[in-house]
Amino acid sequence: MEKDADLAPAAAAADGTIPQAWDRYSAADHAMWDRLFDRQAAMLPGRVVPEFLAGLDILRMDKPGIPDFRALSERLMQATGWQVVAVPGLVPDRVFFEHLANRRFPAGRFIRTPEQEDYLEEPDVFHDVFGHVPLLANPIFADYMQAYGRGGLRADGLGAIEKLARLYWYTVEFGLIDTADGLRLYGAGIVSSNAESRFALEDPSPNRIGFDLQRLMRTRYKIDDFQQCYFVIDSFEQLLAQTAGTDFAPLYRALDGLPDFDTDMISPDDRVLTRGTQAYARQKEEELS
Ligand code: HBI
Ligand code: FE
Repeated sequence: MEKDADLAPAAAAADGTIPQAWDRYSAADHAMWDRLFDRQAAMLPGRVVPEFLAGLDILRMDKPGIPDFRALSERLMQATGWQVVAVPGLVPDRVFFEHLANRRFPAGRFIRTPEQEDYLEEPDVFHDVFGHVPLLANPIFADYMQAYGRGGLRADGLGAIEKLARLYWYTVEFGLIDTADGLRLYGAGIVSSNAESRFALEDPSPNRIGFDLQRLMRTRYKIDDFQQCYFVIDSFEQLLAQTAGTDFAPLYRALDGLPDFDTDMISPDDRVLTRGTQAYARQKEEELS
């Protein structure tokens, strides 16, 4: 009894969550959500993986305004046993992994301002809820996210978070998937960005390379501009099979001696779907020099 009482406040703080306080959103906040939502809803059909659109439907995310996490979590719980909890912004890695391992998705509750419409550094409610939550209604993807959280907790103990973070980056955030109807988007960082939704799929600049876990974990990434390299999975089943229940410890050890790949490099072992021109990145470099 006494022990529980001692631990309770620390545990509550470490969990990093806050109330969403849905009633406190202004009309302008909801209008910003609607504007972003309508723009993406119009452009994603035919570009995004069908499971994403199915998720919007299952979670009834077609309603106007910022979703109330309570109602959203109820539907998500029914679909796959996941919940959405509110956080103020980025939370420490361990806290983040702990939530995922317990099928809770930590989502930013604030919404971007008009000045931040196309780029912001911390994840807001549009990126987190529109970008990430629909695929959590898919059983396979939902299991992958939980496996990632568990893997994160283990990686932390092995000093391998940087390598594992690359897996999140190149799948959950910026992943592409090869379907019978062609290449489709599924990464949340792409689908919540109007400009990158077109760039990732249609621009000749970036490389598009078949998913390979070791190769991916050796690849650096950019956080402040369109990606120069996208990894393409064959299916969510492939993604789950290669990660859940796999002990990454030997993999991390094997990778330790190997050099990293720059984001624009192609290796002779790569399965190259698109050899990018890198025209976009080069132009950007010129402008800055
Ligand atoms: N916190 N809120 C939030 N959202 C994230 O996506 C997030 C985070 N903390 C850490 C983190 N991501 C990544 O560094 C991990 O994937 C490694
Ligand atoms: Fe994200």
